[in-house]
Amino acid sequence: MKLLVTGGAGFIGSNFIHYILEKYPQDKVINLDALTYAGNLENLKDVEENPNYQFVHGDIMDSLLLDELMGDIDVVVHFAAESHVDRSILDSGSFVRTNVNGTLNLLEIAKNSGKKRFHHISTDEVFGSLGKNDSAFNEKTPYDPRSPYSASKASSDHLVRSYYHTHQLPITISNCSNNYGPYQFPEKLIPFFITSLMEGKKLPIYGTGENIRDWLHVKDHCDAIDRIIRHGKIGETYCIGGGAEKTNLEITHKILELMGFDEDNIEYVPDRKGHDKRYAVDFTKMTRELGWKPAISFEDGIKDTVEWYKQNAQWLDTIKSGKYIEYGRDYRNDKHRRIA
Ligand code: NAD
Ligand code: TDX
Repeated sequence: MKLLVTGGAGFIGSNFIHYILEKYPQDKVINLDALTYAGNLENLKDVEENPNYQFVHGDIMDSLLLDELMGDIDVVVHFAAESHVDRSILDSGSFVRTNVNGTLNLLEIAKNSGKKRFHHISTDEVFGSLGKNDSAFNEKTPYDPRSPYSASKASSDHLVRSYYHTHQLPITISNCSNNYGPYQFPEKLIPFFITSLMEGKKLPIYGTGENIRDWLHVKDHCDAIDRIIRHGKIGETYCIGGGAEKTNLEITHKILELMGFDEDNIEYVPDRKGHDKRYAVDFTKMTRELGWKPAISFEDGIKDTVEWYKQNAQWLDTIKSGKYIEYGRDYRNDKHRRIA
């Protein structure tokens, strides 16, 4: 299989590229990434010389480049996005540009290049916010996005589905819950709190810390995506979840415990605007149709994740010092390889 992965220098995309190259040594992967602040080629340093892997620096808004890359691709796996809710509250424009217009552009080129198989990576946040006793989100839950981030992802989901119905583009969509694991940019809750403790800083909990998220190890997410692109039913949506609902306070206490710190390191700060109360995902369809369920328990996954950040202080240092941006710049200048 030849895959075009967009946003492969980010957290989930880079884990997915590692997953594919390890599991399918014959598969070929092209990673198209614009290297925004969230794109980090350090995540892929160990596969850089793999002949089946190729990095292309570029934007999903660049139609000419996409046209060139799409050639003999078997499947597009679309991760590229602006992904941080807090940033979408401060500046929504880039979220619409990449998540909505960028996805539309990609769909258009996939359609014009012989209707490529297209898998769209989305989020559970498009379904809105649950009350304590509400049933978990599933494939039939109506859309109710409440942040500029989730509104832009919801728009992209609708566009992807519209290309299936209108143009018969062979699409699938997955809506996944909160991921954690290696290579996550330290602005998201888990890596932010782990790395803050490593730097002797306090942990800012928004509001009361009672908001709930459903946590999934990124490797389990990669497994789920792999099953969908190989065996998923065209035109269908799949909900992916971790079966591990935790309050932010529970997560914080677990990290404090694993790292040997006490509660004095917590600092309560004003709440996020429009802060969604609870997410939870019913992944029955994934299990029934594709035999998938999370393999990594939260207990094991969080322990390994804390250990990974401790063992990879140098990776963290390239981010904190801004060196990872220089590395991307070098790559653009010296190693940038375009497809002939
Ligand atoms: P991330 O922010 O770590 O990575 C995003 C990547 O996309 C970066 O490498 C960035 O450089 C690239 N990118 C941004 N704009 C681009 C553009 N215009 N053209 C090309 N590349 C561009 O994000 P992530 O956490 O890895 O999330 C990946 C996908 O999964 C997103 O679509 C996100 O909505 C979705 N998702 C994330 C989670 C989560 O918990 N992180 C959960 C469910 C779904
Ligand atoms: O400093 C913090 N303090 C805090 O209390 C941060 C960064 C977060 N939080 C809270 C807000 C949320 O309730 O922790 C929870 C998780 O926050 P984020 O890591 O920002 O994730 P979330 O807003 O839930 O969105 C994530 O999951 C779904 C990803 O960023 C999205 O890309 C994905 O679609």
